[in-house]
Amino acid sequence: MKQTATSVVVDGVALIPLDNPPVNALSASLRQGLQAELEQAFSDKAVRAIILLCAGRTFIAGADITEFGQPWQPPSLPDLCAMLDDAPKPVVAAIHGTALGGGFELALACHYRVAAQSARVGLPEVHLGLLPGAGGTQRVPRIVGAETALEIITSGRQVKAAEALSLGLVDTVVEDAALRDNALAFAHRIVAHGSDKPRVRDRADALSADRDRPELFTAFAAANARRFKGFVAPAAIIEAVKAAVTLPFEQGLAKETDLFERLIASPESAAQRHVFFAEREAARVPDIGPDTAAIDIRSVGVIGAGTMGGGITMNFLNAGIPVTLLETSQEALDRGIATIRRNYEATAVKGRMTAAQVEQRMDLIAPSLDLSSLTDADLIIEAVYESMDVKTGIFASLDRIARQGTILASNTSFLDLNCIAAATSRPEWVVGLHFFSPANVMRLLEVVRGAETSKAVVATAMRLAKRIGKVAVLSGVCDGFIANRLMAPRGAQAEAMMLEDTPIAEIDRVLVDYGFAMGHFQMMDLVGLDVIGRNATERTVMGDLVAVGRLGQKRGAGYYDYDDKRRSRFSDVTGKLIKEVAAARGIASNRTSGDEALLGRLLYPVVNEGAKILEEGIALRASDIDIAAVLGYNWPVYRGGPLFWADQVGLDRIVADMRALEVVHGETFRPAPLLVRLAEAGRRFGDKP
Ligand code: T1G
Repeated sequence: MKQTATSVVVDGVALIPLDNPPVNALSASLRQGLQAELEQAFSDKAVRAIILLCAGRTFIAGADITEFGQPWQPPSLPDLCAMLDDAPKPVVAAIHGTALGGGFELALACHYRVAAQSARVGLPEVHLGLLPGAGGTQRVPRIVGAETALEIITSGRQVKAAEALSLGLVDTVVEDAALRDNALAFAHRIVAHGSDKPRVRDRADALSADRDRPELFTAFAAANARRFKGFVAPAAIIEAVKAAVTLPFEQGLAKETDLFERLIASPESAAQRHVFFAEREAARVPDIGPDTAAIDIRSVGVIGAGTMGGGITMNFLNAGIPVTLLETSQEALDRGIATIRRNYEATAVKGRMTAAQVEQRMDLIAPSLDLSSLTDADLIIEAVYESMDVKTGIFASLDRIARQGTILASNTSFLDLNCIAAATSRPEWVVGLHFFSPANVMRLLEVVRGAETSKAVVATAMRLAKRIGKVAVLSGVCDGFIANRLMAPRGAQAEAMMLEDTPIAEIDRVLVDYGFAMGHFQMMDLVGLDVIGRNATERTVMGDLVAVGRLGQKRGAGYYDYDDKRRSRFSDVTGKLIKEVAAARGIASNRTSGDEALLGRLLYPVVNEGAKILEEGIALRASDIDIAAVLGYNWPVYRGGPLFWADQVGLDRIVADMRALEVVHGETFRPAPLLVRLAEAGRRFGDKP
């Protein structure tokens, strides 16, 4: 289907409308249609100038990522950009919505860019493990200089129209509603008065200063080494921008293409593209379609103003939804509200919010000590202590005071939602909304579907997630739901290896080298050993550490000792306790050494648990499990999540390794039936069912 409607010519200016819902991604058919319309406009003597205009909610949002991995169909995006570069008539890109990636690169190859006030431009390829592959790394530095280009391209951020204008990335900014007319007027002025504006590829002014700063690129790489660690695209972007400074345009383009081809073939980019689509796939619930009626959530009640309740509240305030925040004492309520204010003020100090916006959000909180104040809320979320008695008591009370049609949600992280629902006379209105701490930051929201939760309530929760900036993953009812249950085996294996005399610093290092922000014991020390407090049935090193006041980083000592700069050093106290606990539990020294062996001990049980979660139907699909790990536990995005990574390792190899580990370490390493079936069939978690 040709995705460009036929151009219309208005007083000598051809308007080429592009239309490929939902985001005008540059599919092969759109590229073919655009090529044909450009050829037509170039040859039409009545046409003096050309405007590219998009239908729908946005200008082109980039290359069509769904085509990656398939044979490229002509014309390529660089071919189209070359056509525009050599256009015999001025071409104007009329930008609204978000001109991103290849879409912005196409606009940069036009002579001019007219942007709507609310438009944004950007090159987010880095989030896909790629770099702009259609001239972006060569054109942007020629406009803004190498240093600004490095920041824009390696961050992948969206640049608002006003900033884009100040940087010279667009030529003019016009009112949203009058984009078409203003673009026409702009084109007519160019036709009437001509223009001596050089083509972007011919500009060198912005690069002249950079030519005298060869150290710029190594300095930028060094300054961002921590942020770029493990990712492959940033280094390639730096190389491409450097080529823009040091090579002629065509050679720079060739360098960019070479780097792009290497990135798109990398496992890291495949993983990041997997996560991009997995996030969006997670929103799909097979038995709930877009026509499933949902409840309009205009007011929320949150019970509990502690760490979780406060963070949960902030999500709704940020979306402009008023919250009645309930506590049992004025002191707890004041403390919770003060924490919310402090969080917002910290954001304002960083310049990401204005003082007025802080007050707007704070004004949306209605503090309360009276449960009946929640009666008319559309949604009530309980975020109190993880005790079944406490929660069932609250839900029984809510059942008495909440109006019919109010959704009753629990933020429980592992208790049986069906038991909580049974405390009410309306289990179909009960759902789990499991946020991850800090709730106002972590993007994962597990929507827990009880046995009787209605479709309308599930549909409401899934759609509400996007409205408050979360990625919802639907979970069935089990201990730990998806993310916590999935990742628990990694901690169990870390602690088992510790007692087998494997140095904890080695265990942590191999996790950090794999790509986690910190290792298991470092994370325990950060969270606080007293906070984690497991109801252990036998003596544990953590229990002993807490007993001697070694609560973690906050006390300068936990598993590790910390200096005043929070640098960690393994502690002899911990070493002594490890030996004592191992002896008391009769655990013999049996060190695991070597990165592959350590990773297998730590991550294969996670893969195995994922297979069980999938087989039990707790998660809808393998990619949901990956998303839960990436967004809930910071699984490195360039690894794609545990099941995507397992596919890359090879399931047959994992099953074989696990069988060998099972002989020594027991049933933890017994491969789940689904894992064995897939391995034996030569299939992968990522195969379409
Ligand atoms: N290709 C294909 N499908 C895309 C797409 C794309 N580029 N972008 C979005 N979609 C689909 C998405 O899967 C979803 O599908 C629907 O559109 C709505 O998306 C050569 C190589 C534009 C800011 O990285 O950032 O150009 O689930 O839910 O929240 O240098 O989509 O409905 O079936 O995200 O309003 C570079 C990626 C590509 C932009 C809109 N471009 N997209 O956000 O909607 S690589 C990007 C986004 C490239 C060149 C290189 C966002 C958005 P479905 P959505 P949204």
